[in-house]
Amino acid sequence: MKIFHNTRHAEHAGRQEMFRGRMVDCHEVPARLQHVLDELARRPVGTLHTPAHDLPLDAALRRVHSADYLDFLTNAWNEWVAMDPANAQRDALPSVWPLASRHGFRTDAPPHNFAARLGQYAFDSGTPLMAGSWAAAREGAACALAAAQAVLSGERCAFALTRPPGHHAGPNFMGGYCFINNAAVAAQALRDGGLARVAVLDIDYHHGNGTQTCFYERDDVFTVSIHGDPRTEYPFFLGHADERGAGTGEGFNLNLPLPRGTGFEAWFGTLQRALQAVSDFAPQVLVVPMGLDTFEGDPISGFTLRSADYLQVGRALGSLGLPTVITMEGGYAVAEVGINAVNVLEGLKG
Ligand code: SP5
Ligand code: ZN
Repeated sequence: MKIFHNTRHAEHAGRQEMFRGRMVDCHEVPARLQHVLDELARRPVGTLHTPAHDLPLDAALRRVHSADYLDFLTNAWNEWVAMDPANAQRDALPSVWPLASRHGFRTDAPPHNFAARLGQYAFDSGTPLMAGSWAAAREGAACALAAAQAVLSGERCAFALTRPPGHHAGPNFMGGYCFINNAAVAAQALRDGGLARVAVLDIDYHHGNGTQTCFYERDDVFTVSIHGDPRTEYPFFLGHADERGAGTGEGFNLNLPLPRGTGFEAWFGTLQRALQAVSDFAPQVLVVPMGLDTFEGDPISGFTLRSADYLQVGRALGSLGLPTVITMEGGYAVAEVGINAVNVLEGLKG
């Protein structure tokens, strides 16, 4: 297994996120990735690599994200500081949103004010953007692209070990600690590399709304997500069982929401359902946005998987016998995230 790790991840280290009217310390911290690296040093289930510098990254990003959104991310920090030099000491968070489709606001007259533009592109105020966020997210996408290319070159399994995570980011929006959708970048690169059918199986605690939105009207990328029921769990506004795809994509999205409190037995039964659906789709390759926030000790989530369960999760994923790209998503029980992530990889290796 090739493991592409993001050497620039620590340049993104948000300080605080808005939660129910107050600022709380960020859960998505650099130590998460370091714990995975430390565990990989103890249990080397794969070889560590960094993505080549000459990957066609900008082209790959444009295949998933809109040009205006990528421009926005590229310039965001400079524009934030240009608003007020004191902003250099603060992370950027939105505090005003257009809610265009429902509340009659206009989308044909985009504001120049940067705080307003941030609200145009972000769907929550829990995703701080700072000086190094774009560099870190961009290098993370390079890891995802490199992992996809490794699998296209015959590698059985490749892991993009990166943060910030990606599965909440959509074609033209950020949120849920995500800026660039690494799993979508990998899935699209696999399609563009000649594989006709790609399955994405998202096992993060939270619904992969960004990935779903990227591929919702397509029948060449089958998206499946097992997650906390959006009626009570973040991201709340997408992830219901009746979202099955649209147009050509009808029948090519599967959501398997589970109630908060779900334990391993019921979760694993649902994973079997997901694997059957993936297998019925008959893909050439699998992409797994891997969140470890299904863990019983996760501070912001509500399932109760234990560390040893992740070995079984990996084995079940491996039982499909498909070439597999894994991207690192959530998982906020920082001390255990390394063990849990490497357990999945070890199980998957078989
Ligand atoms: C990739 C991923 O897992 N994103 C998850 C984003 C969740 N954002 C909302 C989390 C709410 C945090 N609650 C803090 C409680 C402090 N006591
Ligand atoms: Zn999550």
